[in-house]
Amino acid sequence: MAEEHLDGSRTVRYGEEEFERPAGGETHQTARDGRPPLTTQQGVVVADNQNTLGAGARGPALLEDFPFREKLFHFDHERIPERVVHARGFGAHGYFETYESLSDVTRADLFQEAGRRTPAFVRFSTVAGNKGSTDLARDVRGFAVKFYTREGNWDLVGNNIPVFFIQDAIKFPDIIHAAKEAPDRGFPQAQTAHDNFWDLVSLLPESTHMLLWIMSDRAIPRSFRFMEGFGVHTFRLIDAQGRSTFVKFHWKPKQGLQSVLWNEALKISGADPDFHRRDLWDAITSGDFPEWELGLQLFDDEFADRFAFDVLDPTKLIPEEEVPIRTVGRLVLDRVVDNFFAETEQVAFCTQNVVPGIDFTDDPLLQGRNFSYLDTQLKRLGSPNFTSLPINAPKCPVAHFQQDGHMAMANPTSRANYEPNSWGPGVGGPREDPVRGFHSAPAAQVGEKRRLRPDSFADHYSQARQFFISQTPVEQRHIIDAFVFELSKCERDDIRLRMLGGLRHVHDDLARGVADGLGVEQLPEPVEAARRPITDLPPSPALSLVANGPASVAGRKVGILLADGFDSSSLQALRAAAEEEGATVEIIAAHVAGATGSDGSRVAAGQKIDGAPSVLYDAVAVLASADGAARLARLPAARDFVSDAYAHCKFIAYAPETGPLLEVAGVAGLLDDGFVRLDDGRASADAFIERCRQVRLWDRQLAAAGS
Ligand code: HDD
Repeated sequence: MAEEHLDGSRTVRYGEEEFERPAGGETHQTARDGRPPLTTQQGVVVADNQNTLGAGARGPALLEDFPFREKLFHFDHERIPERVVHARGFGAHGYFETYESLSDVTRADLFQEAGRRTPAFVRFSTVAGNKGSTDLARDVRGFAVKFYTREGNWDLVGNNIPVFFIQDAIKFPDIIHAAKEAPDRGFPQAQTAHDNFWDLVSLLPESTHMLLWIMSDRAIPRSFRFMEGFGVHTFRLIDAQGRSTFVKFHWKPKQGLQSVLWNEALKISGADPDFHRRDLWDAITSGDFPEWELGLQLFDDEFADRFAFDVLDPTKLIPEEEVPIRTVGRLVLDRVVDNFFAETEQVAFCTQNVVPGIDFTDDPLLQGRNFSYLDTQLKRLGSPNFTSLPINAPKCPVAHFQQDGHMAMANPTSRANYEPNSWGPGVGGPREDPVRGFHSAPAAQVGEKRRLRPDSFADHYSQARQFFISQTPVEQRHIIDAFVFELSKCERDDIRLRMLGGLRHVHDDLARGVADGLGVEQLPEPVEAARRPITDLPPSPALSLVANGPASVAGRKVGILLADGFDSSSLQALRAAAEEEGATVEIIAAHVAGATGSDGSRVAAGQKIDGAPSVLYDAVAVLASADGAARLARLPAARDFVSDAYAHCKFIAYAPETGPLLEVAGVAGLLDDGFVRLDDGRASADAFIERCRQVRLWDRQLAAAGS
């Protein structure tokens, strides 16, 4: 039944329902309340999305119910295999901007001209945990960047740690199996604190350097925005004349470096398992775009020959003090994804994706990776046509003779599908171009076909030692504590002792400290070492997080706990001081409805105290009247808020009336330089924010540890 209007539109009735169909009458333009109609995948408008087709109201379901069967069929197939490693990730779009032409060292198009912007997509990840695990696992973070250059896609598939566990890709399945859940019980999830992991690494001395890094605070970053990234391997840059220069890639966050404490990581995992992804999402959607600068360590054969380690060994880094970093551009992340699955999940990085001007070296780990990534994408994305998915497709012309396969989307439309051919332009398809095309750097190769680990890879401890001595005392303490925590979770004594035997080659303080933490009185003999470690490598200050921390509170989050009667002008002053510095403020109260200030105005809360422990903030403040503070003091979550902030070395601003809360939190008698009393309006708010620039009062932790 239809009623036609003067403008050609119609009101259509099906049973009780009425639909407006615009002039022209296309069903898909038909809308109820201005919304498009719900359809099946075949475009048929669905009449009822609430009830299956049955024989009578209480009768059996009918097989002919195609909208129902199609809906369930598609739902049943929604999941694709998660990544075998780096399953949990979070991506964002942005661009890379070159500062100056690098034509002196590479012909790669993205580096040819100052100011050139190349679109980029970045996916950060944890390695071991499954897709649904927590962001704050102690783990390496993936830092994978896809550059959509004008001459093809370049994937720099790096981590936030500049070295790796193993030297040869043949050990990758072993290290990953040992790190992930045990196959019999399916746990532990997203952690290395278990026998299998420590059993393997204590038998693999080449992992020692990496172990120092993952037991350091690098493995528990405050967020993706505050961590470095590294290409890890030595690569090559090739200039227009075909000359090659070795290169190591570094990403330096403009936001500065910052990590959390292990006890915080444990608590954040409970309070907000999405802490890192939420942080990135919030920063980008609020217009605070994170940036990293790309740095290159460039060196030649002469340096490679005299360097104390093999530049092809991925368990070694080159200290920045030995080969300074040349900063060549910036990466800005300015757009979140529109659809997590389409972009973050379906993005496929492959180390073999290089462009003219960038080439591989013979690093055996890199060579193995070049096989693995393409292989895994086929399993995960189901078809060799994953390169046509919008997130993976190059943004430059693509022309080849590859065809067909599952889900072929870019199909040839002309006759010739082979080359060479004698068909003319247009029909005959593309041709190779020896000038613009990719050339591998020529290299003379001789050698026996054998399975050998080079002698130049045999030193497994010297750089681990260098890393340890480059840390500040508080960072060394954290490394020791992390070893103690993880090894204490091992059930087998012999594994702990073997690990201690390895650590004896690194540093006495480390081995002794870990032994003390484990309650081992007699240190075991050092394990057998292929080579004596070099003990006079100098510290490399660039390796410390604390020494390279932020100089500002910009990009950080201050949590302000309010109770009724708080001084409204103090809140205004605090908020202004924080926001002028580029920090964000979140209000926390006993109820999300918020609290009423001294001027009678109500301030809504972003969080109820039970859901907002202080681990979610970089610094905290408590504002309340005496009555309000007494009420807060009765809430266990409010007590923890303050006592945790103190234990985690955070700066704490407090109104003079909040004494009762400080008292029950156990900190009233411990007021140190980390506390700022808010009794002087804007001046005390400014003093608080100024102190927060240090992010943590590490002396508090050292004092507590009696160091
Ligand atoms: Fe890998 C994923 C980084 C060694 C095999 N790897 C993957 C990702 C990152 C890295 C960041 C996630 C990419 C994404 O977000 O989709 N992997 C590294 C680094 C390594 C490294 C920095 C050492 C320097 N990886 C490595 C080895 C192998 C692999 C030695 C195998 C021989 N990696 C893979 C993989 C993954 C992967 C199985 C799983 C999912 C994927 O590739 O797309 O191919």
